Amino acid sequence: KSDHLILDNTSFPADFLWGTATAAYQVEGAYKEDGRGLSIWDTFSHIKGNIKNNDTGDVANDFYHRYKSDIQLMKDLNTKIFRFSISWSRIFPDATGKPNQKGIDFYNKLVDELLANGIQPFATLYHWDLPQYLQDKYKGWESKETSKAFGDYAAYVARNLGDRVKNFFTINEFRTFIELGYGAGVFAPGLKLPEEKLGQVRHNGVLAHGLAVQAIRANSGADVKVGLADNLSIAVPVIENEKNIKAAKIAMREINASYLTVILEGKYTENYLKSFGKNPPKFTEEELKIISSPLDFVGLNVYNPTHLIEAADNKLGYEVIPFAKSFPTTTSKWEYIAPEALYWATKHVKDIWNVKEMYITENGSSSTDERTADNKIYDTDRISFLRNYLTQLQRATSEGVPVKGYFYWSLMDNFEWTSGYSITFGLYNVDFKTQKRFPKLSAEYYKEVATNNKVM
Ligand code: PNW
Repeated sequence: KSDHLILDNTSFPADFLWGTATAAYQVEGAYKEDGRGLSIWDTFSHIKGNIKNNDTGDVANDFYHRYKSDIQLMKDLNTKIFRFSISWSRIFPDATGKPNQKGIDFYNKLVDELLANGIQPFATLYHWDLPQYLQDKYKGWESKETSKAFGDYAAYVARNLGDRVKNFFTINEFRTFIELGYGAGVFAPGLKLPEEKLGQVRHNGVLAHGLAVQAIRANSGADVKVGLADNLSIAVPVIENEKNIKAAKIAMREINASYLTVILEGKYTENYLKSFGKNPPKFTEEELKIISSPLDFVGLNVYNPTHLIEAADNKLGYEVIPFAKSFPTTTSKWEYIAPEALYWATKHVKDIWNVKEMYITENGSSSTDERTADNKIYDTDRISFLRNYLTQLQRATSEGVPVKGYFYWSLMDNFEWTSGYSITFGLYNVDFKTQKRFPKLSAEYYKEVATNNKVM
């Protein structure tokens, strides 16, 4: 189609949106203020040995008090969209189920300030900070009661913010908080459940997503859009020939069976269900309908490929090729630097599921970020990372893959989960003693990209 035809290899579609992202527990701090209840991340980070240097999110970036000046940073970048998450336990602090007015007031103020500065708010409802009482009462995501509670919370948020927030993401990264929190035990709540219980946790997670989609639709106007922010597993054809591309597509459905595939298709793949033997997750047809409620867009968090794929003459039709030991990573050891992941993630999602609207809800690089004596940060590796990844995103949009916008992770350095403050993804460096923010060289780079709407 001619409106997608772009004749150079740097420009993005005219209406493309550029922004940045954060999450509540990683930036807000003020963990006991204005009636906020505790979340599983408060509990987890307060246990010695769980987090690098025993860091916590008690204060974090103090975004709760500094959001106005941080919005000026977004403006300085010339960004027009901002993705933040809402702290569930600020709004429903305890088991009484009574909302805390001061909790929602914070988000009212944040949203109003964003809009006053010409920045569209995109709100994520769940970025891993489950209210502690739900973990205690129901074992958290092990129970469908938590999925239902999430639906009620979504309804409340939609009623209160839906007049101004026109874009919602239900859940951020099922795979990370479920596999690492309930499987490997290295994220909150620190559980190591056996596979059959994990299958149920995954199901309860996608069910919560579906209930929230329905709750948002029932409690806001027709102009409110809803999707999710999924860190899908990404199958990259190791050599980009036709048979490997076909094999990678087959792999995509299987490696995403427990999350994106069931959400977009309304059923689990046969292979996935078989993998549980005699103990598959318990679910109903009705639940599958809820889980696959139609979405307005799909958000993708893309950092690295998870599977390198080659076509094979076996039952599956593909083979997974190992990453070379010398495969380059950022300072996050899981973050393989492979820009083509951004192309293939979006291209596969369009081709397999015919998705009509996508956002890159996260992409970014962690770097060493040394600050010079005069407070300059020459994060040239991040600039190179961005140039290469954005080139692959441009490749996708120029072929008509319907990506509408991009959120850099993250606006500023923040509480990087078990790595505490030792791993940094920001465009702004933060001195956590003084709470001063310093633009990195990549902030300058990203401003150029956002201003010119092209890879620079
Ligand atoms: C995502 N891993 O997390 C999250 O959505 C952000 O909150 C986070 O800060 C960002 O990516 C950077 O890490 C991940 O260990 C955390 O594979 C850990 C992993 C993946 C994603």
